Amino acid sequence: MLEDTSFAILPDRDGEKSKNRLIDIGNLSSFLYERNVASFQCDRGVVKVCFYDEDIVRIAFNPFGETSLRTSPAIIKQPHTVNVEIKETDEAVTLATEKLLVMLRKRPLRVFVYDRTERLLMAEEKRGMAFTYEGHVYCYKTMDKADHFYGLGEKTGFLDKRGERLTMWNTDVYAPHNPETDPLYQSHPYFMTVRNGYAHGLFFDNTHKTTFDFQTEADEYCFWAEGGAIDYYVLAGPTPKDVLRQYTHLTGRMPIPPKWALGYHQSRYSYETEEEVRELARTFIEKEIPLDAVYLDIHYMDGYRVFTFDRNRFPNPKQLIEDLKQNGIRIVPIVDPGVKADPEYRVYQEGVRSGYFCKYIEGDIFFGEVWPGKSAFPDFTNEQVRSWWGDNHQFYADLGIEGIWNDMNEPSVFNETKTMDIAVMHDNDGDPKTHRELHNLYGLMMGEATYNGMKKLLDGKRPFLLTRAGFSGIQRYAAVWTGDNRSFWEHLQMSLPMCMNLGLSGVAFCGPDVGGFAHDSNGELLTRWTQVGVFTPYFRNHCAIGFRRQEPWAFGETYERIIKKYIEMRYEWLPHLYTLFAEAHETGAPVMRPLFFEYPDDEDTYHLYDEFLVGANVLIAPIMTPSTTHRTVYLPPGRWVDYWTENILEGGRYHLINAPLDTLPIFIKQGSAIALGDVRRSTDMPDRRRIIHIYKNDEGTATYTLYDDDGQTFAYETGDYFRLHVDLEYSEHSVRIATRKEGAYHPDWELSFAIHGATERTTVIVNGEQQGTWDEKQRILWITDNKNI
Ligand code: MIG
Repeated sequence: MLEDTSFAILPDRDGEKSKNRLIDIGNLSSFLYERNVASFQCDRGVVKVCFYDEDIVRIAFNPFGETSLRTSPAIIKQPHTVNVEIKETDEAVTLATEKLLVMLRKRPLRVFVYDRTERLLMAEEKRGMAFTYEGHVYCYKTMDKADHFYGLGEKTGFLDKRGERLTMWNTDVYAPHNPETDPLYQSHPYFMTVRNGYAHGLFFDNTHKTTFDFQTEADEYCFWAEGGAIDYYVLAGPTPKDVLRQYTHLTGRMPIPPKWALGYHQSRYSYETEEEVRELARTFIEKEIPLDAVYLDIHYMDGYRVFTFDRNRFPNPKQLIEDLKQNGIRIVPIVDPGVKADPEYRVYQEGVRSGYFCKYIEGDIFFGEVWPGKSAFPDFTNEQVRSWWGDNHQFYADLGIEGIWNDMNEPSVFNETKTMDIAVMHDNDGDPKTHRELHNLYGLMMGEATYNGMKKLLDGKRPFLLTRAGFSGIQRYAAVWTGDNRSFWEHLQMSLPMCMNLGLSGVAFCGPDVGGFAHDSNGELLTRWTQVGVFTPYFRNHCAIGFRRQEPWAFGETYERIIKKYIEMRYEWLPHLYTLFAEAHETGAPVMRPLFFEYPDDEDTYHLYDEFLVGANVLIAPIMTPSTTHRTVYLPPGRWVDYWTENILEGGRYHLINAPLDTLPIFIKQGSAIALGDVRRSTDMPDRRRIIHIYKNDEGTATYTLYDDDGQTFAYETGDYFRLHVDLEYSEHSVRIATRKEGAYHPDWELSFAIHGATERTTVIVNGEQQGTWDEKQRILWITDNKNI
């Protein structure tokens, strides 16, 4: 039909071809350095270079207009004033700080970044910055044979992303998460390169759909966006830890979570009535299985209206919440962004009257189908909307709720594109932009609204927020769970690299649905998954509607006994985990770490996805296949103690390990220490003991730092915390322990030391005084009387 109209002779029938032609940035002609910013005039626009710190440099180029130095909300830091040394030759301009050197080759403009030992971090040997007239922007870099790539947030597949092409576009994927399933719910346009033992990072601050291509070319990688500008930060490293510190300096770190958020959590889509929730809690209490939180999925609401309870199903939510809290169990309700289009519903009325919902440029509200039916979506890019949404949480806070679960915030909409129309405009605090540009920010901004709202309402208590969608920086507000996985062994396997890469992307507080969300779980899978869950930062069992129940007792006594033992172990290990959460809060280092994070010189660790470290010195090598009682474990250089047998294993090689169903293989680096506590029914129960377990070495020194605070307020931010630095000095027959306290907080618990790998004749000197009681049965040397600490 179209062929009969003038469409047949439309002017640019092969327009696609010319639109997609890649245009190079061209030559550099002149430059100017003013107020910390170097501006380079090139044939096709201006490149700006700005140091944020000695070891962080930002490089920006907008081929379609002025190169602006505004940032997305991912970035929360302003540049420091840094001393920059500038040199120009015929061929190039160089800008150098104490830690970085950026060289801009002039004809054509190509960017090279070195550290101050002249180690090349990034090069543009062939292509560099480019764009198409369709509005896409590209940046190519040389890919070294030795490069390995990590980070990129929540992705399927193995640990190292070399050979992959990955896209950032927050997407609700219920279909099974296969190796080719990309993208998922989160966007982290950031990665770390590890090459020959050194690490550096790159953050592409572009909120459009972006793609990272480590696949198409053999010797170049590329990152590109469907709009906006090239705008990226180079993080100098040189260790993976440094890269995380630099990245989270820019995008922020997680506040220390409330302790209850680190306990065991039980969820299901859905525990549908008050009676069912009470029954569930009762069963945990009767069976003495520790529990800190129960989740209320969408059935608790009145017709899926957020900020309501269905009074038929939940006649007295306040009483329910109070009764559970008496037993140390908290309720976490789900809150989706979609607001039911119901003219008699207060939240909808307020949103419409105040113009708070996302609209088309012509002024019509965008409606989409979600659980409540036709719904409108708050425009979280507007500060007023964020504070309105935050204030609405008064409803939950008044009921005694301290934790919120944000779902469907990609945003997910039941339609072809799975999301909002990309033509919708967001207010963006007075700088309107389309959903096409800001889609990836929706979850982050909802997280900001929710977290800040709850923080205001909780009167000094720490809120807990769990989110599905997010963008770089989400760690400032929320823990992330990895969405709708399935009860497959393959998904247990996949969860390790996924969570490790999330951790490397600044999201220290993350975890998958333990047991698997969709599909039917089984006793063996749930047991093995719970074992891993003990050591993933976030620990929640969740299961979808219509599938087999998967509470700890669902598959019979044999499994229940083991599952209970491991949930108890989580509580025993909380002091050590809490210390690691405090470290993540301070430095950005993840709690759950790939081995290369601590052993970047050991190339054997670069691909290891099926084992991980908890902090620096605890190695977990789970069983992740059915009917399996053995596996090989790679132990990095050094000596390692088998947590169960106390056998000592030589590192730098593979071992065959025996692990029957009740055994999760755990190894402790010899010479290091861990702090454990008592098993408690919930983190709300009295906390009376700390034992610092020291795995004795025959020589050398080590330090352990134990962190603690009240676990529920922000007093730690103003000095009300406890930190015990424990310096250890070993010889064949002795251990010297020297302690130093820091902070104003005085914990209630009593401290002991347990020395493993000692003998009856080992002397222990604690702060100059000889101490210790030999326990022949456990073969542990105990130091329990700690008056001089
Ligand atoms: O499309 O609220 O990922 O955890 O149980 C389903 C129901 C919507 C998806 C979440 C899942 C949750 C479910 N939600």
